[in-house]
Amino acid sequence: MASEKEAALAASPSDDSPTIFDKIINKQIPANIVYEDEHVLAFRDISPQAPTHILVIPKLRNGLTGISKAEEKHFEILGRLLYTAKIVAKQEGLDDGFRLVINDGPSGCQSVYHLHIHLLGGRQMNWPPG
Ligand code: DGP
Repeated sequence: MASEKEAALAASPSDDSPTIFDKIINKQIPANIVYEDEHVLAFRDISPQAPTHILVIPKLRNGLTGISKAEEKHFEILGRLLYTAKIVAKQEGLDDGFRLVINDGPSGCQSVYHLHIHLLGGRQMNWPPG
């Protein structure tokens, strides 16, 4: 399997076509879903980088291939995503702390062009990140 960096460099930032996350949203492929409402889905990352590693995504991408594409029309969903990450962190028992990450573009190591927040926890994080 390609490393996250290789996958990110192979991904196409200008690609507006459906991603693997659409298949997860539409339940065409399985995922370990930990939270779902009308607007937001959260599921465990297939390649966990921490004991808890969850992706929080908008069900409707609406042009949000990445955070760098955010516009004023996205204010509400961006708030929902952050708030949901906090709810899921609580649900997962991450009371001692956690990390939220948004990778953007090739240099940011983004490999899936459907906005997602990584929720990482369950171990001591380091700084700076790699
Ligand atoms: P990023 O590199 O920030 O674009 O993160 C994409 C994440 O998506 C990466 O950590 C692995 C995860 N991922 C990719 N494909 C799948 C999948 O089919 N299922 C799940 N659960 N996660 C996936």
